[in-house]
Amino acid sequence: MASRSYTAEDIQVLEGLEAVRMRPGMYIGTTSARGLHHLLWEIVDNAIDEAANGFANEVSVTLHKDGSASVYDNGRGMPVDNHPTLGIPGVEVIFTVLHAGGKFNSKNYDYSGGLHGVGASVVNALSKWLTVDVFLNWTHYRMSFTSRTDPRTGKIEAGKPTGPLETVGNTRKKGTLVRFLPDDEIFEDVRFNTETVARRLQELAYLNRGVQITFTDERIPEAENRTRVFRYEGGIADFVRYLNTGKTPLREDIIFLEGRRDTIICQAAIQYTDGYTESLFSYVNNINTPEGGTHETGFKAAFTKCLNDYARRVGLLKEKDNNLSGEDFREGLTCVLTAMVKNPQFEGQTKGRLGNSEVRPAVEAVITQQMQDWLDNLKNQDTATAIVTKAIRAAQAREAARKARDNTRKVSALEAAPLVGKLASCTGRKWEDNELFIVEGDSAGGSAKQGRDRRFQAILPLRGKPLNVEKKHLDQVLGNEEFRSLITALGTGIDESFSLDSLKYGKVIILSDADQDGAHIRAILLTFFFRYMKDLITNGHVYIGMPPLYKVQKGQKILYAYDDRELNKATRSIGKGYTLQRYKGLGEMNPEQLWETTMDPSQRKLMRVSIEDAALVDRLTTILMGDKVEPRRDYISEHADFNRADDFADRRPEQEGGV
Ligand code: 2B7
Repeated sequence: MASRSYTAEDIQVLEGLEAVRMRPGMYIGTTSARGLHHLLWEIVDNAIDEAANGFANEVSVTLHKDGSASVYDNGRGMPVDNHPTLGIPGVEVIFTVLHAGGKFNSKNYDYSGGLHGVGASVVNALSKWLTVDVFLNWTHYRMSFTSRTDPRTGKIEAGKPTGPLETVGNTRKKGTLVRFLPDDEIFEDVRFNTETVARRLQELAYLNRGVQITFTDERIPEAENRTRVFRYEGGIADFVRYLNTGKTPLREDIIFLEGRRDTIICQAAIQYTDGYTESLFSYVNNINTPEGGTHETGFKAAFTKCLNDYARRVGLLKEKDNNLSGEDFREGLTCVLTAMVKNPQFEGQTKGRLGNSEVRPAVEAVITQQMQDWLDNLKNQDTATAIVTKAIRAAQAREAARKARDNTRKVSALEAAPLVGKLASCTGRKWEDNELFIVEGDSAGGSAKQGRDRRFQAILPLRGKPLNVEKKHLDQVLGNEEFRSLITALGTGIDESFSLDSLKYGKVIILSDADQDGAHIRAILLTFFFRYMKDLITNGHVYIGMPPLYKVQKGQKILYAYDDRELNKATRSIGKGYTLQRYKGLGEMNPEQLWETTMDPSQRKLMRVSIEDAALVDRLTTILMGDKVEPRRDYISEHADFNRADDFADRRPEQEGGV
């Protein structure tokens, strides 16, 4: 390249990137692990945009041993010719001008994910070094940049080219390769997480049908498989099939709807299961919108109307019948909905809701037209009938549930109703300090009642296995005595009428045996909370108590062990001549032992239950609770280790105990 002099504009450019190093949070939100991964997503988004707009079909992401990450796409290659007004190569503009993406973006792409392609220069500014290789016109070009902050003078250099754009040689390749090393002086932790990266790339592969995304983590030894290839010819239809792993589909076929109104492109993939929950996952420009928004509203309106019209047309709904509600039609539905939108506006607490008002009518029009076509097709009549029949049953169940719920609410209004007869309540008046132990079995329940500190600990014994709510309607759940007692004891109401305001306990602690049966009971209770009282989990009120597995005793000295590793330690420290007891159940412990090992806040181990990823939990709940045995067995054998206590870390004294 010809040498050239820096202009005033260039200097401004450099000042721009310095600002990014001075206030990284303003540009990427945070310098935690999240922010670190954000760097990678910015570059990956650019590669995916190139593919989504039809110019590339391969993207590869590599995590290198030196801590750097690289991304390649086989698209057109970033422009290398000089920018008309700035007079420097396109690639240099992209990596050194803040918000350059915006200028490039509107003319190069219709749609773009991420921060609308403005991120490449931000990534450059926050990396120790970055190189870009462009393969274009049979020529291999390269440009490199570095950044540093002088610790002595505080002088900042951000995203400075190490030299002009070079021509490396000839090539038969096409596309762009970007490699960068996140700056460890900016980020708290500069290690990328293998699973975080893999999960997002898999999601992107589902959302971008046919694009092959290869992920290699070179930090993993070569002998282990460190490369994963994601490619889904069915796109979001394959995604729905994946989400339904372990569920029983009502019908095998997946309804796939796709179309465009003005500049808005939308897709939906739908499959019904024989379950009763609604799983709708929506995306805008490849970004998840867990809080919904105008695209979801448009979809729901169209879907409900089409199905009601159809039900009347074929006589499944009679003139005198009311229309079925949207919720009735969404019972057992698994759906992935995507929209591509120019200038999306994300709103809400976590920017997880689409606000653009023009999207609602556009999505509504596409779904209406596509859904009508689908319903008119002769080969879909059986599935359509099954859907409407299921919704009619859902409407009946909903009516029954409403009645049952009103009853439960009436009951909970009366403090000491007979339903809570089994509950041994506590005397404390501060709800935050109070704890409700849900205890497996009457005999353990008895021990817990005697062993507890009645000032703040309440006990609710469960008789036998509770109803598996995964396969039940709300009215059946409410008809179950165990669950009614639980709902009444908590004081919160359930489902639509759930409210944390009236919660009577700060901690809800599940106490079940450390065996398969206990695990099953625990899973049923967690499913119940997940499906009907999700806020109880998200607000951190649900815990799992952990009874010890072993008692090691020598004379007066007693040690408890919560897993095999601890058992080893205990037997070694206590010396020869001990007796070992393996607890098969909570019922084998006397009240004092149960208090000491499992209930005393200064001794016990508790695990707080959290929901990290709604989609993952939803899928796991189904795998663990649904009626297909195979995926459940696979999952349990891959992940479960019933003899491990690592996760049960809460050993802080939370309260003054003492009986
Ligand atoms: C919004 C900016 C960043 N860009 C282009 C063209 C192709 C292209 C890119 C890219 C990530 C890692 C490898 C357009 C768009 C800049 O303008 S960015 N490919 N790939 C990428 O960043 N991958 C482009 C028009 C004509 N020719 C090329």
